[in-house]
Amino acid sequence: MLKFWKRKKPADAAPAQEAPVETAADADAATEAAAQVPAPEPSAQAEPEPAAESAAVADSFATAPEAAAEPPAPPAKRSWRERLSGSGFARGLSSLFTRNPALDDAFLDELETCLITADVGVAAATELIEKLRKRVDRREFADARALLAALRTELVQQLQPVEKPLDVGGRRPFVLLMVGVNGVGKTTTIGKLAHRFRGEGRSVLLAAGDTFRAAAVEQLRTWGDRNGVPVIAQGSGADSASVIFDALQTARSRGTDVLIADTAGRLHTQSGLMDELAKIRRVLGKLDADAPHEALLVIDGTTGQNAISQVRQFQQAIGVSGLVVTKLDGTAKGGVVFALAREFGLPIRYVGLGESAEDLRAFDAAAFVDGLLPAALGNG
Ligand SMILES: Nc1nc2c(ncn2[C@@H]2O[C@H](COP(=O)(O)OP(=O)(O)OP(=O)(O)O)[C@@H](O)[C@H]2O)c(=O)[nH]1
Ligand SMILES: [Mg+2]
Repeated sequence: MLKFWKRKKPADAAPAQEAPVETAADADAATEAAAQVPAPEPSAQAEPEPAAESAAVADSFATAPEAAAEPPAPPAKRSWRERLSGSGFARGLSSLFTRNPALDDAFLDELETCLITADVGVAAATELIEKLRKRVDRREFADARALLAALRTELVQQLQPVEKPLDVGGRRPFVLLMVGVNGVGKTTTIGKLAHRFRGEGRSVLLAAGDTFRAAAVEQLRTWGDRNGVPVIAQGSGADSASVIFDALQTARSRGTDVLIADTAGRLHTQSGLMDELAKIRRVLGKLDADAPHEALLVIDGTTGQNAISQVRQFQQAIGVSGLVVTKLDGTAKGGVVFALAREFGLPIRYVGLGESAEDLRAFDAAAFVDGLLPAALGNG
């Protein structure tokens, strides 16, 4: 990962020669592949006293992933490009550029339509195209390839401000609360995060705060078992805030590094459920005024512009500190990431590129844009 940061070009460097970005995913993959999932902690039955917090916070782990920066073997995970190439965004633009078109108004209009269709948002797409149009008028681009390079640079620049990786090393336990509408991938993302944090050598505890359905607890337990991570749960119908409160007490008494709390999917129209989120925050605050340290809103990348109103509503209900955009593999359009970045500027912590434990990536603007829009597109 570190290697990649060093190789990244400055924001306004000449766009003609793009740095390869697979190294980010590769180093990431190697780090994860090298990590072993340790044995499970003992089961989560105890009724602990809230323990005094150790002043020596999880420092020993903070540098662990960076230390393994030398990729020893071929990556186990598929690259961003491989995962994103099926998206509507990539397909539309690829057919546009491989024709090696003339740089005229018709082409720019087509490009604009393509961006809008991919959910970039009308305002953002128009602004992007107008910038490019001015440069076309000034004859800055020799051909479509040069324009593609400029577009890539522009897109990376739009996303760079929201590329802010989540650091869970500063607090113990670091409390992560997952929220979002139904079916966006909250529980799956928790499973992936548990896998990631275990791979970094951290101890993890999960809280089954989705008390709506018995199946939700089982789903979380399955992810817990897979990663050797204990799950704190009560019977279905229990009070979500009380489950998460108990879990935080347990995490504190055990000195657990990261507590991740699941919650039920909810819509903004369900005011009772939205209020429940505020209650969770309030109750956690009794044990730790800063908890949750991260309220992660999960957005389904295939949702389109509706994602914008979801962010607004959850912002209001609980205050969101970061986003995870899932399902960007396969049929997702991908453009919603740009719309979100532009509208809110909230950190995009992770993206989901598939259903398995390894398919969560720390958000990386350059790798993401390269996946959507490979530089090689302009070669045809
Ligand atoms: N392709 C793909 N599928 C995903 C991704 N993330 C989650 N899914 C799938 O989306 C579906 C819903 O995931 P869940 O994790 O159950 O979603 P949830 O938000 O917890 O759902 P509720 O608890 O019902 O609100 C499952 O079939 C997941 O496998 C992703 O990044 N890519
Ligand atoms: Mg769920």
